[in-house]
Amino acid sequence: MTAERKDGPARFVAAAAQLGLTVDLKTFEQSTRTAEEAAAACGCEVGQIVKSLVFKGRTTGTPYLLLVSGSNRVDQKGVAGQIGEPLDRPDAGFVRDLTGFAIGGIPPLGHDTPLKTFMDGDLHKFALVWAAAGSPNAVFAVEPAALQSASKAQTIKVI
Ligand code: 5CA
Repeated sequence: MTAERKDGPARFVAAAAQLGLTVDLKTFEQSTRTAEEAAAACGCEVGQIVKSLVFKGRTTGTPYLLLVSGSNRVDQKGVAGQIGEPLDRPDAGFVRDLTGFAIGGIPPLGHDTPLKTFMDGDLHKFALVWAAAGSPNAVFAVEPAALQSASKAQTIKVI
């Protein structure tokens, strides 16, 4: 287990720039740790919040990142069928070591280890969505198409 790293937002902004995405960071006094808290802070719908959820393939051990609309609950079996193997949820320590960020602040791209990424098609219903920016009180707004392009995500149905 690695020690907590304090520079999450700065690391994320730099990593996003490397991937061609300019991030306009919004930092709040209040928590944006959950989708509901983030929506309250941003003044947007919960569905506009991007949850960045790490899963692990049971057969191959491959980690996958799912970018999910804040109002959707992942149908794990349905998603497994689309990805091609059953999925497990890894623990918080595994996720932090893999991505470089702690749960509640995991950004949708710019991780220590590049992750095979899938994006909830429902996020495309919005002109703008908001995602975590490397800490549990930092977010950024992005057009869904720009998010998909920078994260090289494949769009899937998650519910
Ligand atoms: N900052 C907000 C969105 S801007 C955010 O990061 N939301 S999130 O949904 O992506 O992150 C919280 C999610 O982490 C929860 O939905 C939950 O599915 C997951 N989670 C919480 N605790 C654990 C844990 N111990 N292990 C694995 N996943 C967890």
